[in-house]
Amino acid sequence: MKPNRRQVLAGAAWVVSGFPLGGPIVASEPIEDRPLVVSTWPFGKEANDKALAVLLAGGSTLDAVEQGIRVTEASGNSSVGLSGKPNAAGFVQLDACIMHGPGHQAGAVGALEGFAHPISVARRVMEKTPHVMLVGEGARWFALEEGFASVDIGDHREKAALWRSQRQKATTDPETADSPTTSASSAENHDTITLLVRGVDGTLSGGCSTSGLADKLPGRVGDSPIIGSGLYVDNEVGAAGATGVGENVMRYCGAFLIVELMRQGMDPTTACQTAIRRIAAKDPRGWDLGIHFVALDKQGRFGAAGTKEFPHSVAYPGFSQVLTAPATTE
Ligand code: SD4
Repeated sequence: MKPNRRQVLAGAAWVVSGFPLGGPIVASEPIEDRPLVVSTWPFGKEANDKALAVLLAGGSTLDAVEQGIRVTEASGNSSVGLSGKPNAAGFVQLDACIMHGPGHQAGAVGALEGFAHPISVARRVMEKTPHVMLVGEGARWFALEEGFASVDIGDHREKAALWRSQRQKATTDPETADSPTTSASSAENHDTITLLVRGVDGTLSGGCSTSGLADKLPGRVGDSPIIGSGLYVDNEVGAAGATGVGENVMRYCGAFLIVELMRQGMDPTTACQTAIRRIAAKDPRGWDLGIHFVALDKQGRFGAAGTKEFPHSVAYPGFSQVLTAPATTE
């Protein structure tokens, strides 16, 4: 049975039955013996299904995160992978990070050009270097050294000229003057995949991959690859991740904040909502922040919240759906 509209809108309170192990599942109640995958946006469903399949086949939570996110990176998504949004100079620079609860390990890449799977490069940074983050040319050099295949993304100057002329047209044509690419906070301007995994034994991992906001300055790195902002995993507590306007997340260490709120006893939905309220109360932009969070906890609960209605994807054995969190308000 699908949760009905009232149940979905109630956020943490909805109930789903039909789990193959029997009995109704109350999402806000701890369910300690199930694997769980939560990700941002409806396109996360396909990534979740892959991640869950990896888990059920005996793969690690880290494998599940990487393989799930690779699905989105390869899907032609307009904000993830090489098909993502070009920056203000017309070329795609990718950000990604991965975090593994055991050992509190993390790896990240920022402003990486010409690689199809930044999540895999981020994992390699975590596993093969003493560092957490590599950016730009250094990240590219490392990826090549590690044998990742590079993709020719063409001549920057040529692409920049084309992009500038398209932007010029978009901003002068009344039909397209409000094009998402001209507005950093418009809903269509962003769509990062952030994917969180809880293994059946409570092991937690997470990852994040994005082209970042359209029209960003070359070299701009958003929240997504920043540990504690776009993603945070604490194996004793839970995991959280973000999507939306990175500048409005990274000034508040959004994902870290949510995990710390869960540590204090909040369930994932309440923690996501509380973080949004706290940021909106402090930020000069008020509620016009364009930020959304997903979270899960050690006990197997999950939740999400956004400044606008926020579709996100949830999967566990016998269940894989897109749910909608209502906009968080004062
Ligand atoms: C960024 N947070 O670069 C990313 C964009 C995003 O959904 O999440 N889009 O700011």
